[in-house]
Amino acid sequence: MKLKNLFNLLKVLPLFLLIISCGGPNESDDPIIIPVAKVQATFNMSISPSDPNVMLFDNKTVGKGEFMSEWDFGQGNGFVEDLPGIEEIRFDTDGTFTVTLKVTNEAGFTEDSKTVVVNNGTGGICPNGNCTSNSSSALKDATTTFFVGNITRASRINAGGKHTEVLKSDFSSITSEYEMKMNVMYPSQGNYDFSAADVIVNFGFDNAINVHGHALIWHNATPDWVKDFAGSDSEFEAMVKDYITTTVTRYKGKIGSWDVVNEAIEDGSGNPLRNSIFKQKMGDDYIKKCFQWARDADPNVLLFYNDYNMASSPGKRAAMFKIVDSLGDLIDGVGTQMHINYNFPSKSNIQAVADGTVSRGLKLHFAELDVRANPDNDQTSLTAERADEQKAKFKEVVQIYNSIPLDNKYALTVWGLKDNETWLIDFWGHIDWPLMYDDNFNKKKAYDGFLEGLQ
Ligand code: 9MR
Repeated sequence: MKLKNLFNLLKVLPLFLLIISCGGPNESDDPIIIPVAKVQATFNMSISPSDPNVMLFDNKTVGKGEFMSEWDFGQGNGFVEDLPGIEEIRFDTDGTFTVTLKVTNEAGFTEDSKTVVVNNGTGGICPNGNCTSNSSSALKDATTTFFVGNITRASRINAGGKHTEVLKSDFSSITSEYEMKMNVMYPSQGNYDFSAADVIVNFGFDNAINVHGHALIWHNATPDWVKDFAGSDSEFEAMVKDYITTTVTRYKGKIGSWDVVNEAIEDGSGNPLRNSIFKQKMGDDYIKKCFQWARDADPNVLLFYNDYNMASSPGKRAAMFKIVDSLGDLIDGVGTQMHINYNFPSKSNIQAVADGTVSRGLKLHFAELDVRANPDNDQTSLTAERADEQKAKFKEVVQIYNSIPLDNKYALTVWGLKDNETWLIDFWGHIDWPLMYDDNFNKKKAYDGFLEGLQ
C-alpha cells in the first residue's frame, strides 16, 4: 500500500470510531454502513528533461479511504503496482502506447488512460503526440554557399500540397527522379516527349529553384529502340547528337546543370568502361562526344559526370577521375552519388571524394544522398540509437561538403523527401528510413544533422 493511501486511511479512522461509539441503547446493534465512493484515477505525464525516450508518470489520484493503484504502461506487460514517487518509464521503440492507471477501492475501480507516441526519427517521445522536429530553420536558408537539393516528379508537382510546400520551403534545387532521362524524354525515334520534364523545369523556374538536369545518357534508362537501334554506327551517333542538342537547347537558360553521362564505369575488377550500347556504337570516347554536344548546345550550363560508390570504392573513384581528367575543359564538375549507410563508408573515404574533386579545380555535387538506417534488415523500427547514428552520418556528409572551398561548391542533393518514397524500398525489399522526413513529412533527427553540419 502506498504511504499516501495509509495516510488517507488514518485520517478517516477516528471518524469511523466516533460513529460506532455514539450508538445509544435505543439504537439498533447493526453497524452503520457508510457507503464508500469510488476513487477517480488521474495522472500527469511529461517527457524526462534528461532523456527523450523516458516518460515520467505522476499518480495524482486523491480520494477518501484506502485504494490501490496500478499501471499498465502499454508495452505488453499488463498491470503492475504503483511504486512510491514518480514512475520513470522508457519507450524505446516507435509506436503508439496506451498507458492506463487503475485505482481500486472497496467500491470498485476507475481508470485514466493517456497515449504516448514515439517516433525516434523525430527525436523520441513526441510532445503531446506531435511528432515534429524542434528545428525551425529551413535547410535552404541555413546555407547560402550551395544549393540544397531534392528530387521530384511531375505527378507530385501537379498534386501540389505538402510535397511542393516542402520543396519550396526547404530546398533551393530540384532534380527529376526519372523523367529527364532518355527513356522518358525520347520514347521512340523522332518523337520527343518533354511533357513531364517541362512540368519540373517550369516549377523550378517559376519558383526560383535551381533545376539540375539528370541524366542525358544512362545505360539503365535507355529506351529499347535505342538499345536495338536499327541503323549504322554513324546514324546512331547522329541520333544521340540530335537528342542531346535538342534536349539541352530546350532547357537553355532554364536549368543550371546537366549530368551528361551517368554511371559509365563498371563495378568489376579494374573498373573498366561499361560496355553500354553507347560505347559499342560510338567508341570509347563516347563520353567526350556527349559532353562536346552538350557544351555546344548551351555553353553556360554546368556539365557533370555522375557515378556511384565513389566513396566506398577507391578503385572506382580513380577510374572516375581518369575519365574526368580526359575531358579537360568540357567538364565543370563531378557528381558523386551518396547512397550510403549509417555506418559506412568512412569519413576519410567521403573526404577523399571531396579532396580529389577540389584538387582538380572542379565543382562537386554530392548527389543522391540517402543514409540507410537498416542495411542488414534487422530492425523493425527506427530506434533512438540508430536515428542518432543516422543523424551523425548526415551531419558528417554535410560538414565535409560545407568545408570545401566556395569555388568548388555547387549542390548537395538528397534523393527523396519522405522515408516511404525512397527507391530503396523496391530495390532492397525492406524499409530503411533513409531520408530526412518520416512518412508524414515530420522532420527527423537526420534533418537536424543536416542543419548541424552547416554550423
Ligand atoms: O530513384 C529513381 C527511380 O525512381 C527510377 O525508377 C530509376 C530509373 O529511372 O532511377 C532511380 O534513380 C537512380 C538515379 O537516376 C541514378 N542513380 C541510381 C538511382 C537509384 O536507382
